[in-house]
Order: sequence, then structure tokens, then C-alpha cells
Amino acid sequence: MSAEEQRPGGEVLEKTRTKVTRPDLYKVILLNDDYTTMDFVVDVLETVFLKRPAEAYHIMMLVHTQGRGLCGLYPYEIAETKVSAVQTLARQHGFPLQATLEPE
Ligand code: TYC
Repeated sequence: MSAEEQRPGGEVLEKTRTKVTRPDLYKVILLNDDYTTMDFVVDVLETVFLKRPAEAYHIMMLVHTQGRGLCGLYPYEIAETKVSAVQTLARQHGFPLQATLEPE
């Protein structure tokens, strides 16, 4: 965006304003199921969502007892990448674990 100012001598002063915007964020939600092992979910939270062991365990237990839980807030493409990483890892290990994405 720029604003121009006409000066008496004919020269033009131009001010440039740079608009900085934050990307929209999306929630990545992990869903409970009856077959995925607790250890595997903790591993996923540590490796895909970079949680420390105690927090990973806490989130896993929240999902286990409440049905779903928040893993993090990310810009759309990163959120999508994490959802597919969960799916790929889970399928490789034969688990039905699922994650979904929701607007913030
Ligand atoms: N409910 C699973 C069990 O009892 C553990 C689990 C936790 C599975 C969280 C998925 O997102 C999940 N083995």
C-alpha cells in the first residue's frame, strides 16, 4: 500500500506501508478409538506434534477419556501435513487412529 504526496516543486514523496497479516490457524484434533495403543498415540504426539513426553501422555489421556483432544494450532498446510502424517503412520502400524482439522 502506498500514499503519495504532491510537493510544490513537483516531486512526489511516496510512503510505503507494509501490511503484515497472520495466517488463519486450524486446530488439529485427535480422535479416540478402541484399537490404537496408548504408547503409539504418545509416540505420534511426540514425533508429529513435537510434544514432550509428559504433555504427550496428558493429551493422549484426554483423548482417551473425552473422545477427542487438541494437538495444536497451525496454518492450513502445516495442519494438513500433520493430519496426513498421523494417517500414514497409523496405517503403517495397522492402527485406525484418526486426526481431523477444524477452523480455529
Ligand atoms: N482408547 C485407546 C486404548 O484404550 C487409546 C487411544 C488414545 C486411542 C487416544 C486413540 O487418539 C487416541 N487403547
